[in-house]
Order: sequence, then structure tokens, then C-alpha cells
Amino acid sequence: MPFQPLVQEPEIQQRWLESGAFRAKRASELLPGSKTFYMLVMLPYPSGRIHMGHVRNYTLGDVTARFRRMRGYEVMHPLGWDSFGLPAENAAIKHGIHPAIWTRKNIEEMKGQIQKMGISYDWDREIASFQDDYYRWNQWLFLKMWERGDVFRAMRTVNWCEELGTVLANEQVVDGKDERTGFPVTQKPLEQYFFRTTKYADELLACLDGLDWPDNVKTMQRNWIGRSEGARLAFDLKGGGQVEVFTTRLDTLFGVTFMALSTEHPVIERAAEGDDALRAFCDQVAAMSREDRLMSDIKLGHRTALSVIHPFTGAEVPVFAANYVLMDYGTGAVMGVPAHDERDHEFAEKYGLPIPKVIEAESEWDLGTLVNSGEFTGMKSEDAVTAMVARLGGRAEKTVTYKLKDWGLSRQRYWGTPIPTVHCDSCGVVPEKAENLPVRLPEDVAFTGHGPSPLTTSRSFLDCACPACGRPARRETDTMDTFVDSSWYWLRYLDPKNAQLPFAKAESDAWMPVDLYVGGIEHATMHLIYARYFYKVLRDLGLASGPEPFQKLICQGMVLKDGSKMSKSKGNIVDPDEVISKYGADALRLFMIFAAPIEKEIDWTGFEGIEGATRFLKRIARMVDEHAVSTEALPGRDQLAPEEKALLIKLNQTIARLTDDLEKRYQFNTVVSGLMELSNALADLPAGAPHRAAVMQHALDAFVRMMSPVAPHLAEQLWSQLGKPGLCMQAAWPEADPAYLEADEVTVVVQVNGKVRGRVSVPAAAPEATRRAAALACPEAQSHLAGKEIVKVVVPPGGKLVSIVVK
Ligand code: ANZ
Ligand code: ZN
Repeated sequence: MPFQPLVQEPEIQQRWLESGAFRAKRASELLPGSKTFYMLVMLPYPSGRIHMGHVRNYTLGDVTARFRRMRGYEVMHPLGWDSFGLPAENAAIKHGIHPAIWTRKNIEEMKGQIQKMGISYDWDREIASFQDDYYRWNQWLFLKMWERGDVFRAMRTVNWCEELGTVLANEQVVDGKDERTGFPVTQKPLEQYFFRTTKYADELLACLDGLDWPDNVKTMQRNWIGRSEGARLAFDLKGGGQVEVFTTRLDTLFGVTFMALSTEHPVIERAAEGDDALRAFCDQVAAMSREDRLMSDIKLGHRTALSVIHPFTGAEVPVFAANYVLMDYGTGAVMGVPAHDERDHEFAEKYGLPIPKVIEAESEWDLGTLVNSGEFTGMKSEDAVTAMVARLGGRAEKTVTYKLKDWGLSRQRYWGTPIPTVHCDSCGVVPEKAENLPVRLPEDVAFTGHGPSPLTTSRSFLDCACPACGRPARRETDTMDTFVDSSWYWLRYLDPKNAQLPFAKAESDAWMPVDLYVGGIEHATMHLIYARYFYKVLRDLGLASGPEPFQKLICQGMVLKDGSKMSKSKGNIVDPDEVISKYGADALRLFMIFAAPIEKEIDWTGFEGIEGATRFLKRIARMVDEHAVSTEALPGRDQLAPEEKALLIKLNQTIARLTDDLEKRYQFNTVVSGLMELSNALADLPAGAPHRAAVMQHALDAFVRMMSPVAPHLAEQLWSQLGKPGLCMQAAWPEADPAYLEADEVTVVVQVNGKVRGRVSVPAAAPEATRRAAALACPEAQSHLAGKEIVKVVVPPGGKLVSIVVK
């Protein structure tokens, strides 16, 4: 049968589905001692169509899942839908359809596309976060965390968009505007729910060391957690009260010439009550985004009427409100040391403040020695910190501060998990009872696109009884950040129908940790921090075991076109569906795997790559077509002709290499190049080779199995053609035969004075002395040695080269 993917692929997909070959076992069905492999890809957002990024991600996952099955592992390979969030709500506003309808339609469409790619997902485990049998467990976990104090309510300054009536994440705010709509964003204090992520800051940092993750992702997480060792120090305010600062450089204390406080600092807010100019300045800063305040070159300050007293010199130090000091880091107050801190320096120059030098450093690496620092002058920086803390008594202490924030999970949105609490006039904020879950999203809502969330206008949703006192109360209208949905979804796959618990511990113990997680680098921080955090909480709740959810992480590179990311706005999208409907899934899969190493970008350069893949698949199909199925036994090594032996050596070396690539090195593109080389060797076997039929049968049998993870459809077809029973995807991965790993003879290249002069054959196991002697006896080299003095003969490691130096 020729290669006809458009006809054959759907038939083969049907066979797979009917045979249940993708089904993963439940914990109770696993035999003791069986090896398990959990292959996870980042769950997609159902935007409507799959794109090449999805194709690449899912193909990599599928190659791994299929390879592991063939290697005898029990494999877990599921997919679901991250289906709450803004786009559905925006579509609802734009087209007047309910987000649930839009979401369902998109899921159906994308699922069809993914199935056409032949990805081996266990669809019985499919989940979608917008369904109440998923999000009820978000609510259930929320209540568990509430009990333990892992969720709390607090006033925090947030990015507030009046027009949209919601809080925005820092990432969504650009130039003080909502990135999407351009509506202005201001800073405003709001009562919010928070997960206490900071409780796990140290563990989140420490556990990174043990993970098999890309270094750049680990670095991004370390920076995100941002552990800083330093000290807290309280300054007395002139006229009463104190201001506490956090500093990493207490040793620079004698260089302090001003104090900079955040505009939201309580001391500033109090001072602004009687100071209109200060009030106006604070309002001006409130209109700036967090990003601008951090990155801005423009340091803005406002000198207040306040001053603090230097704890050692007794000098009066002026207090400023400043835009570059953030309320949510450290204490929201900075001791300004312009000689030794860049931002403070800029600020001091702008406002004409003195810049005294108090540290002398010999090099960039030297922390320095104190100068002009009273009794501490001459001390090394590190020693000075300790000495100062001691001298300052209760006024100072060493502390650690983190950039990591508690995770604000409130969103003033409709399309998310309702936060399961109730506002009661007599009891305050009360958690809903677990038996009343799920708190469902109401259907009787209108989408206007502005103003407060539709939940706030739905009477059927709002009116409820207080879980504590039973009196009429009002339901919470905030919904959860959609990152909550993706923070434990991979555990629900393990037990998707469980109606008592989010998942049974037996299931998570059987499959966790995830053996390989593949996804985009854009999730290096938020998702991958939140997911690790949740897993630690689940462990502490007794629901899961182990410290970390994802043992190995690979971030696949992007698929580019003309050097830039494929995107709707650039109009440079290549639709995978279009490719599949023309070339079939195997060609697209093969291309995706072969085009580049997994973590590198792929440049989509038109259809040439896909056509190349098609030619290769056609060639293999033709080779099997032209081969007559043989049942003749493979003769022993001694009976084989040299070219037959050489082919079997190539075959077994390829098996060994590809096994290693897939199992240990997670190298995928070299698997395809290995198959290509091997196919050339197969084609080169002479027609008249004495045991041709048996050798070809043996080699093609292994070849087809090895191509199966990458091009599973064609492999399945060829497997039948070779007369093999059952499904190729369920066959065992070939084992390399040690008898054929070493060639009998190897070629040694002979160099004289750096020039290649000849080649000799020696037994593969020949020792160095034999190689050297053979090289010196090489007839082509002899003419270059005649009459010369041999200075030295070098056999570098590997022994495939002998280098002779003469004069
Ligand atoms: C005096 C000083 C002198 C500082 C010096 C640095 C160098 P990291 O390393 O990122 O933790 N700081 C403290 N709280 C701040 C806030 N809320 N907003 C903006 N800046 C703040 O940075 C710690 C340093 O950042 C602290 O140490 C403080 O400036 C500043 F030669 O204190 B330092
Ligand atoms: Zn009550």
C-alpha cells in the first residue's frame, strides 16, 4: 500500500480509539512493581483553533508517551481545558452568547483537531475547569485552606480599572493602561482574598535545586521569589513615632541623607491630610502603574514637613514621599544612601541632597571597608552590619525579605470560580459549608462589558442564607484568578470522576510526581510557582505526598514565521488543520520533531519542510511495499554476508542510540535523523545479498517500531503489511542486540604531518599498538615516510586516527 495519509490516518485513529490503547490504568489496576510514567503537557486555553505551538508541544509529549508505552511503562497521558477567563467573557460581550456556549463550541472544535493529529490522550480523563464538577473542588480546596489560614482577606493596593470594574494583574498593565482596552488604570486599596504563598517562600526556593528543570527557568523562579538578606531599622520621627526601613546595606547607615517613603505609607497618608500639595503628589503617583514606578528613569519626590533622627549622629534627616518606593516590598520605606545606591543617587542629585561616601571598595567583588562612619570606620562591611545591629539595640534586627507576594486571587469577573464565602451583617465574612458546594455561576446574567461584574446584579446568586446564623446574607461576588484552575488540574486527571474528593491519594501516590512536563517558557514563573505552591499545600493537607509536582520540565521553543512569533495580529498564522488536511498528521509530526532541538525555535519556511517529511514517509512505505514478507529465521552472525552483518550492526547501533536519546537525553530531532540514516542503510543492502529477505524483515520490523512514536499512523499500517499481529503502538520497543553493537573491523585514518595520507582496516578490538603498527605499514603512507625520521606517532583517544610526525 502506498503512503496515503488522508485515507489511512482516520482509519487508524478509529482502530486506536476502539482498542482502548490510550487508556491509563487506575491505581488499583496497576500490578505491584509496574513502572509508571506521567507525561503532562500544559493544558490549553480553548481559544477556538489549535496553533503550531500546540502542535509542537503535543507532538513532543506524544512521542514520549508512545515511546514509554513501548518500553513497558504504564503511561498517564491526559488533556483538559483551562476554560475560565477573560476571552470567553469578552466574546460573550461582543457576540451576545453565553461564555459557556462559546467555550463548549471551541473545545469541541479543538478536540477534533487534536484527535486528527493522532495524539494518544486518554480522553476518558478529559476535564474542563468551567464545569462545576471541576470548579467545585477549587471551592472545596479554598475552604480547606481557609481553615488553615492559608487564605486570608486584607486591604491591598491593586491595579484598578474603573471602566472595566476590575482588578488587573501587573502584567496586564502597560503605561498605566489596560493592555487590551487602553482604559486607564489607577492604584486603589481594596479588600481582597489572598493565598499565603509567602509562607512557603523558603521551601519554594530550596526545592528548586533538586529539580531537573532548565537553568533559566530556575533562575527566573529564584528572582521571582527574590530572597534578600538584610536588616530592619526603626528611625525616630521628630515629634514622635517611628519609621521602619528595610535595608540590605545597614553598613551604609552613616551615608543616609534622606528618607524615602512610599506614597501609600501610613506616615505619608497621615501627613497628607493637612498638606494639599503632598496629597496632590500622592494622587499623581497613584495614577502610575507599578511597572512605571519600578522602571521609570524619572525619580519623583515630594519633600514633606517631617524629619527623622539619625540613630548614631542625631542629625535631622528630611523625609520625602517618592514614586520609586513600593509599599508592598520590605516596609515601604527606604533609607536614602545616595553615594552607594543608584536610585538614591539619582534622587539626591535631582533634589540637591548631599552625597557623602561611607564605603571604600577595592574591587567590584569587595563589599568594602567603612569610612566616615564614626566608631565603625575601618570595619569590613559584613562585620559592621553585625556591630551596628548590636549597638542599635532593639531598634534593629537582621531579617530576610522576599519579592514573592501573597497571591491575590480575587477577580471582579463573572467567568471564573465563585469564591465560596458569604457576607452576613451579623457574622461578617463566613465560609460556605462544604456540603453546599458547588456555588454555581448563575445563568440569569447580562454582559455589558463595563461596570461591575454581572454577578453583582444576579438576585438568584446574591441572596443566600448565612452559613453561620441562617439569616439572609449576600454571597461573595469575587471569582478566583484562573491560575487557581491550573494549579492542581493534573491531579484531577488522575481521578476525574471522584465525587467525594478532588482526587484520591492512592491515585496521586501511584502516578506522582509528573515524570515530564512540557510547555512554554512564558509559564516559567506564575503558573509554575503557583502549581508548586499548591502542591505543597496539598501535601500539608494530607491529600498528596512528596515535595514537588514536576520532576522534569522541558520548555519547547516557539514556532516562528519569518523570524517572528506566529500571531493573529501579525497575520502570519499557518493553520495546522490546513497542513493536516493536505499532508496528513504524520508528516506534520515528523517535521515538528525533526526541525530543531526541542528547546530551540523552529522557523516555518513554507511547506518545504513538510514536503521533505512526506518524501521520507513515502520512501519508507515504498521500501516495505517492495519487501516480500519473510518468515525465514535470521541466520547467525557467522553465516551472514559482510554487507548483511554491516546492516545489522547499523540497525542495532541505531536502536541503542535512539533508546538513549528518548529515555535519557530527551533528544527528539536526532531520533528522526537516526531513522533517516538507517533507512539509507536499508536501501543500500544489495539485491543479491544471500539472506536479504530475512535480514530486511528483521530490520524493517525494528525500524517500523522505532518510527512509531513519531509517525504512528504509517507505522501502524506498515506493521500490518509486515504481517505483524496487533497494534504497533502496543508492540515492544526493540532491544539492541549486544552481539551486533561492535563492528568487526574499523577504519583507521593515517595522517602524516597533519595530512590524511591513507586508511587501514584493523580489528575493532585491536589495542593501540596494533593500530600504530598497521598505520606505519599503510602503503599510501609509506611513500611519505621514506627517507624521513619519525619523530612521534600519536593515537588520540578513540583510536580512529593515527598521526605520524616526521622530519
Ligand atoms: C540602603 C541602601 C544602601 C540600599 C545601598 C541599597 C544599597 P533588594 O536587594 O532588591 O532586596 N528598598 C527597600 N525597600 C524598598 C521598597 N519598598 N521600594 C524600593 N526600594 C526599596 O533591595 C533592597 C534595597 O532596596 C534596600 O537596601 C533599600 O535600599 C531598597 F548602598 O537601603 B537599601
Ligand atoms: Zn450570620
